[in-house]
Amino acid sequence: MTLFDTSIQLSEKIKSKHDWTLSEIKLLLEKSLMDLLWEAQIVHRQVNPDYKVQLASLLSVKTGGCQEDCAYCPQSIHSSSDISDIPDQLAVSEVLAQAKMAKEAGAHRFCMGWAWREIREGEPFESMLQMVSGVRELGLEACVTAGMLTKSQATRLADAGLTAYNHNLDTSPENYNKIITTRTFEERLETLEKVRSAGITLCCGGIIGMGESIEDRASLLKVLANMNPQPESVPINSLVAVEGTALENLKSIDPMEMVRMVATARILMPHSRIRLSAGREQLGKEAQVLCFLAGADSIFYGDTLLTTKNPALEADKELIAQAGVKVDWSLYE
Ligand code: SAM
Ligand code: DTB
Ligand code: SF4
Repeated sequence: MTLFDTSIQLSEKIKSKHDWTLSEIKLLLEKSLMDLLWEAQIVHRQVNPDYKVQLASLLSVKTGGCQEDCAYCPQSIHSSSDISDIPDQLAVSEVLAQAKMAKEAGAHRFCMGWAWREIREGEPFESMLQMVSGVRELGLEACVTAGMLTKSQATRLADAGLTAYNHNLDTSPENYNKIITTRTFEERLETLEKVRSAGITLCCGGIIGMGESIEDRASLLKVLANMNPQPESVPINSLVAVEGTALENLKSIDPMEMVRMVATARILMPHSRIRLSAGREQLGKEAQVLCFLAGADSIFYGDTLLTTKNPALEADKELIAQAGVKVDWSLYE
């Protein structure tokens, strides 16, 4: 028996609000953990009474050699990581073969990444469109992350059937220049607007553990939550400090920081998918279970993220079973 027998009616009552203030959000982030978890639980149980979790698999289609100077990113030419510039992107057939494998392993969404400042016209873009339609034909949701784009590129991606475009704000507007100098926060918002106008859903979140303050975290969440509509997916990453990047020496955050961020995101964005993203390797099982409890309803599923490690499939199957969250495997039977 579920705690809330009237969950369906209750979920209809939960409305997203878009006038959150910084101090309201900071109060949530700093609340006693027990109170914060309880508040997040009340929201989460109403909108997702079965604790359903979406599995998203990631593939780096074009790796390395990116001109942008994102301080966290091993794919930037400004980093001295071992990720080299692989000039050619993967072939359409190879990407679709990987998507098929991801589907067979149980993924719902297939996310494809390009280490680009912006989408390039011509052959690479034509192939991207074929990848998107091919992934959709497999019965998977398709997501692309490839930097900035034009209105007509957004329209063509929508026509190819793209479900979501991932473009993260990464950090607060106030902290942004400390992390990225080669493009502005404003440009990020403009790209998101073009994606939204083309009718593609937004996947937009950020990273914690880059030396930001609690105010910065609250400020990032404020921009996301006050969007109307709110992004359909919100990836919460914790920094994977990769050797050779500007942030290589930063220590991993305390796992409870991630739990707090997820719980607050759930309260602010009740109907969004809150995706527990990069950094799960460092989190530990208990903190991940707390994140599910607090409102995470998606994970990246597969042994690698783009260039770094993610928990192994078997470990995630065990985590899902132990946590008692539900994956809709029936889709694939
Ligand atoms: N180039 C595109 C862009 O920046 O929008 C797409 C790829 S980029 C790698 C996608 C996202 O991955 C970034 O916005 C960032 O949030 C996340 N990311 C990259 N490196 C990371 C790291 N070391 N730790 C945590 N998140 C990371
Ligand atoms: C997101 O927010 N996180 C994913 C996905 N969107 C594209 C990427 C995480 C990348 C972590 C570092 C790496 O593997 O290169
Ligand atoms: Fe390039 Fe994206 Fe990495 Fe920034 S996060 S350096 S834009 S690949």
